[in-house]
Amino acid sequence: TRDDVSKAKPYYITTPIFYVNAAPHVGHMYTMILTDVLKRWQELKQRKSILVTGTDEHGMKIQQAAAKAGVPPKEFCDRGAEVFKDLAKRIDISNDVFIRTTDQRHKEAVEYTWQTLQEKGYIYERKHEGWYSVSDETFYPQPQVQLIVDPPSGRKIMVSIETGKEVEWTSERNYHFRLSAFRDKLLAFYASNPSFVVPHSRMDDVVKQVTNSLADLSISRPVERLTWGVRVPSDPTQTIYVWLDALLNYTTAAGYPFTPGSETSGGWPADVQVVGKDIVRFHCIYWPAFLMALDLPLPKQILTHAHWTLGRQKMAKSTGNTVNPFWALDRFGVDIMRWYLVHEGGISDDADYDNRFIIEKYKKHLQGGLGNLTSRIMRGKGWDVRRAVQQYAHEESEEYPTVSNESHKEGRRMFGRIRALPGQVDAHMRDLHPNRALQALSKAVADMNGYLQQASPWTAVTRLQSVAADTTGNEMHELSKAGQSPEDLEAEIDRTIYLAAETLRLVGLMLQPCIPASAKKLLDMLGVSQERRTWEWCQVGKDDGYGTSLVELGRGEYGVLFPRLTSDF
Ligand code: ME8
Repeated sequence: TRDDVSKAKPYYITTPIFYVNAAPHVGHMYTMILTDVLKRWQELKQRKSILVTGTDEHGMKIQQAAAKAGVPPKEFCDRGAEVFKDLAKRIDISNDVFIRTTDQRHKEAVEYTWQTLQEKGYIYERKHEGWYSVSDETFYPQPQVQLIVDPPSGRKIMVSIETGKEVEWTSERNYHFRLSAFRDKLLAFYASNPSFVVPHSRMDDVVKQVTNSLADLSISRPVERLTWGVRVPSDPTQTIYVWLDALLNYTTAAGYPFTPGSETSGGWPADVQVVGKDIVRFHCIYWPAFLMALDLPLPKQILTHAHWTLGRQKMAKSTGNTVNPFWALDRFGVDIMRWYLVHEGGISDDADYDNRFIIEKYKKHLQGGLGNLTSRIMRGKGWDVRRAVQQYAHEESEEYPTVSNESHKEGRRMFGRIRALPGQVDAHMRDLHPNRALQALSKAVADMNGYLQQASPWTAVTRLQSVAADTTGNEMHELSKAGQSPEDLEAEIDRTIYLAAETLRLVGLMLQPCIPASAKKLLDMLGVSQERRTWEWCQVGKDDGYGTSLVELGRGEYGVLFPRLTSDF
């Protein structure tokens, strides 16, 4: 059945492969983290998943950068790739593959692909003239370039209107891919897969572009100009265009050319491919067309996210307007950066990066929100979380356990909200909006803190204590005049604590994909057993066994969940 097949095929998710010509910045880190959170969400659901990241090492841009650095290109790439590998490790990216386009296996897959495309008649040779941007590694048609005066040099230069990058006129013979032949097929595909590109606004742009014009694509350069790349198998005077080479990394990493009978075991087709909005055309137009030409299945979805800006300018290595991710990690730590970038990062709209925002959001949502709720519940005096859980956790209990008292209306409402939370968060994740998923979790925590303030279990605790301490019987009398017994008060405290504890448990479970270390700490503190940390336990009342901390609360790293930042500015 279809279900069996989809179970057999691992979930497959990719990041772009990054150019090694400059050091990674916060933008690259963002893409990696977003991808990792989506992958770990699948793992929370116990689905076998594969994450691929890596480096894009061929092409004019790298060739020129290596020459400028005076280093042989391969050595230059080895160094660059190492830095991206280090970053992936440092931020706890659970990549199963780190692919480099200079890997032998990949180069062979590119040659094989070229031959296949040629045999199928999709490649032809002709003279090509046009404007090429080395920085963007792409040709631009005449209407997409303009003459400007370069402010620093006063020189008149031609630039791409879209990216502002300099272009140069080139006239040469090279090979072309019959992209135009795929226009109708692409449009039909988009029409029947309206969420192929996320978000919708970019899907619309893609459809518009393909509708307007789709020219054949130059896919090789003469070796006199470009040596650093894979040679055209049938013609050693030409080097394969870097974007064709680069896009194929996704299928190489999944085992292409596939062994007949096990086409899907490496994960292809991809479930989600995550890219920045700067490379939409390559991933949403060229890539599906190449795959169609190869008779390979298309990725299910392309998540195109917005950019981080710095002072409202795009963070980009070509302009040097960047934040070094290693510095940010040294300063704030891995989990804060993972959480902040996903919580605040843009899918549709750009987000501005600022240390002050990181501090502000951390204080508000993690320290003041989740951290505060955790210590209120786990270190509060006068109740026993374990007892409350034992009392009220029942898988089948659909309703918040009520008494006649009016004040429990709000409790019932909170209970309903917490019960709906996993479904809401999951829906955001399925829509590929992890930012909204995290924001929903923050909101639930904030609301629970608000509710706790109002329900004020500590008041009931004080009340109980004074009843117990009062030998005159007056307190007891007052209590029964209000129609209550000490047992009622106790039950009320337990109900509130149970509600808060369930919030913490569910939020902790669902934060595991984003902040694995802090979520583990929280679940340890709550006493959630190792085997009960998967998606099937993300249901109110499902786990009746937690509540006794697995660690010594208040000691060492379990002092507080989210400690004070060492500096506040
Ligand atoms: O384009 N904000 O590599 P690249 C958010 N090698 N994300 C950003 C960003 C920003 N300011 N700047 C960069 C390439 N990114 C090609 C890809 S794939 C077959 C080949 C992220 O090193 C974002 O994901 O220029 C963007 O698409 C990617 O880095 C570009 O990285």
